[in-house]
Amino acid sequence: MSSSVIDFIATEARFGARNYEPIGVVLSRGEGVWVWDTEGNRYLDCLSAYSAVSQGHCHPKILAAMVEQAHRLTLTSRAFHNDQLALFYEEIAALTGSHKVLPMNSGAEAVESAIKSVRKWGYEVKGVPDGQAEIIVCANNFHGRTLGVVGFSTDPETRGHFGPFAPGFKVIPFGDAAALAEAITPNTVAFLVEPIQGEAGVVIPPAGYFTEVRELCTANNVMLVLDEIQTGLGRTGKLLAEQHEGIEADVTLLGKALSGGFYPVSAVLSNNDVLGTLRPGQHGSTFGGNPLACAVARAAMRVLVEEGMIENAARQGARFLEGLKDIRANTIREVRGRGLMLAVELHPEAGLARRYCEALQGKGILAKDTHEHTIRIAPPLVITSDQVDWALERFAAILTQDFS
Ligand code: IF1
Repeated sequence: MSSSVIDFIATEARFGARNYEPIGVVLSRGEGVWVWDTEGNRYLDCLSAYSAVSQGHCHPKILAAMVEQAHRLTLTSRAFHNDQLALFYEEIAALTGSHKVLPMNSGAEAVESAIKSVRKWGYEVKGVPDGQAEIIVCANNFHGRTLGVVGFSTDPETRGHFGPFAPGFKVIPFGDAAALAEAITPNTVAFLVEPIQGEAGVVIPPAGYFTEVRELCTANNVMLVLDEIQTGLGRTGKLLAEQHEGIEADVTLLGKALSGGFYPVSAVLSNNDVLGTLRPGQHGSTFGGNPLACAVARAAMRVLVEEGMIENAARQGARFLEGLKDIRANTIREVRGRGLMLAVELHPEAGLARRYCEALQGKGILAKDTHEHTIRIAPPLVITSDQVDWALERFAAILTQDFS
C-alpha cells in the first residue's frame, strides 16, 4: 500500500468517527461500472454505493443536468416555488403511477416522513385514538439510521445503546402472512416492509407472500408501506420490486438511485390520501424538493428508462445469478437474487465474508459483506454481459478457495 493511500486512511482514522470499517482501498474516479483507486488500479463496483449508483458512476447526462442547474439555481427553500419541483412531481408520478409526492433528502428521512404521515392518517381518517397508532415491521428490517427508525430495528448493532425509543411498533417475522394477520389490531395504521430485505442479506419472501399481505392490508384498512429505497428504480429487474408480486403499495419510498448517486434525493409516494393529511407547517425540510435535487432526479429517472437499464438489470441479473449458481464450491451455502440484487451466503465454517471481499479486491472486484457470512452483489444496472462474465470468473476463483 503506497504512502499516499496510508496517509488518506490514517487521516480518516485520526479525525473521523469510526462508524465504518472500509476495505483498504482509496477511490478517486468512477465511470460506469468501474472505479479507480489513487494508485490507478481499476475495480468493478459490485456495491454501487448500496444501490445509489445504479445508473453507473458519474453518468454524463445526470452530471450535465446537475451542472446546468447548479449554474442557475440550487436552493430556494419551500417558502417559495421553483421551476423544477412541479416537473419532478409530474415525472415521478407518471413513472410510478402515484398521485401525491413528498420530496425529502435521505432514505431515512423518507421513512420517518412516511411514519409521521400514516400515523396522522390513522388519527384523522381511520379514527385511531390519538397516540395509539401501531405500525407493524419485520424482524431483520433495515430502514435507516435515525433514532425513530433504529427504534424498531431488531439488530443489536443498529439499535444498541441508542435508547430510549419511540413506542408504537410491532415486530413480526418476514415472509409470514399469518403473523401479519395475527398482529393487526383496530389501531394498526400501517405495515412497513422491504419487498426484499437488503441488509438482512437479500432475503426474498415466499411466492405469494405479498399477495396475501396486500389482501390483509386492504381488508383491515391498513396502509401497505413498501420501502423500495434499495429495491426500487430497476435494481430487481423491474421499476419497482412490487411489480414482481403483482401488487401496488399504498405508500412507496424511494431514495438512493433516485439521484444516480449525485445528490441525496428521496421521496414518499402515495396512491391515496395518506399524504393528503399534511397541512402547511406540519412537515418540512430545508433541502427537500430543492431545484438542484429535482433537476438531478429528473435526469436520473430519464436515463434509467431511456437507456433500458431496468430491462438490462433483468437480463444481466439472470446471467449473474445463473453463473453464481454454477460455481461449485464447498464454501457456498446459498446463492440468492432478483435482478441485480444478488447475494452469496457462505457456510459459517468458510470464514467471514469480509475475507472473501478482501480477496475479491485483489482480483479487481469491490463487494461488501453483510452479517458476517454473506457477500452482497449489486453492480450498476448498466453492466454488460462481458462484464458479468468477467466478474463471474473472479468470483469463481475466490469462492473456490478457503479463507476460513
Ligand atoms: C448505512 C444497505 C444498510 C435502505 C433501505 C432505507 C435506507 C437504506 C431499504 C436509509 C439505506 C444503506 C445505509 C448504509 C448502508 C446501506 C444499507 F442495506 F443498503 F446495505 F445499512 F442496510 N431503506 N441503506 O437500504 O437510506 O438514509 O441511508 O439514505 O447506514 O450503513 P439512507
